[in-house]
Amino acid sequence: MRITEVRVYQHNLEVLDGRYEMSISAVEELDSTVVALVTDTGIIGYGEVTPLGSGYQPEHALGARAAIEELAPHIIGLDPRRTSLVYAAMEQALNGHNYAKCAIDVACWDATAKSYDERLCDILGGTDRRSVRSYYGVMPASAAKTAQSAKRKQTEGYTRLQVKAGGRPLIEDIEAVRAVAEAVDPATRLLVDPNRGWTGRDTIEFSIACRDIPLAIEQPCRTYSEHKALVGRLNHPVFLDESTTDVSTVIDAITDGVAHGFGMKLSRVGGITPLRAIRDICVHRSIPLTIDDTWGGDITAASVVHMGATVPEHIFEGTWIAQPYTSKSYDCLSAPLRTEHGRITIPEGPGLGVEPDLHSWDVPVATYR
Ligand code: 0XW
Ligand code: MG
Repeated sequence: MRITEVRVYQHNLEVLDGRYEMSISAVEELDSTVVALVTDTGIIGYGEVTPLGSGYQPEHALGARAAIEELAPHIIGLDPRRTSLVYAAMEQALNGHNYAKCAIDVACWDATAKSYDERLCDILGGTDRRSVRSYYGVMPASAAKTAQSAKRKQTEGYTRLQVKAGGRPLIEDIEAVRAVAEAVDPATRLLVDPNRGWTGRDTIEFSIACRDIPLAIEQPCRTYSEHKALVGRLNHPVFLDESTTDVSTVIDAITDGVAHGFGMKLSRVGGITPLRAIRDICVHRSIPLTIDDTWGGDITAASVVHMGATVPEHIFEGTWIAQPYTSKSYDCLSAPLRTEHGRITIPEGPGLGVEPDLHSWDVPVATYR
């Protein structure tokens, strides 16, 4: 099997209810890039990359498409089933830009699984479940409103909630988190995520003020070094999200005792190939992790659901997908991803199990042959 053509599509994903907010930024519409890898067998593999605006990580939509233009000539003619060889060719052709490599890498894995007539999760090691646990991110609001949304989501079936924090006086975060902890079932796992919006001092003060509440703090500060300076000073475990940009940082964070878990994003680390390595490292060191991406339609969602399905339950903290926040679906005919009672169904078809309805799509914004 050979890659004969790379097609690039662009779509806008609207945020339902207007805005998706975090401490550092808010977005209203997201620019999604879909890659279709056409092969000489007729099989087409799909991948998607949707940065969370341009301020969340060093990723932006125009950058994704420019980097794909750089990469495309180097992968045409390769066998997409040789995922490591395709990855090596991409690394050789372009330094960095993991998020663009992610779309191509996922498309290779989709094509590979389709060529074996297997689901992606099955060629990634297999799964013992029909659906994966999801978690819901509750946006920053007053204590009463945050507690109300958290309770509503817990009643819907979510057993893990991420409470967004930061970007406002610390006392408001403390009040909101205390209100959530009082409102929800005590078995609900809580993750407080300031998305880099706290200082080291804020993090220590928060951890003292909430020492009686079982929760984990995700990426409170901007840099890896700031988190390193917090080792031994907190009452809560720390998960790293934005700081873990590749497999090497993950190894450092475990070795340095900086992270007790990870909020892991597919596009940040560069796709299924590196994320599979991170999954295996976490398995061997019993480190909990979530499997997410920044944002995206159902191609991204299916990628993280398949990978999440292969993480052993005892370290799996759940998968976040953008679906509850956006109306767009690429596979509107079979709609293979459904979130029910806080769990997301694993698509059943081969590969990602998402077949975009190409008839409803515009022409590609770029084609490389
Ligand atoms: C909740 N998420 C996984 C979705 C957004 O991309 C941000 C993110 C996070 O944990 O920071
Ligand atoms: Mg996070």
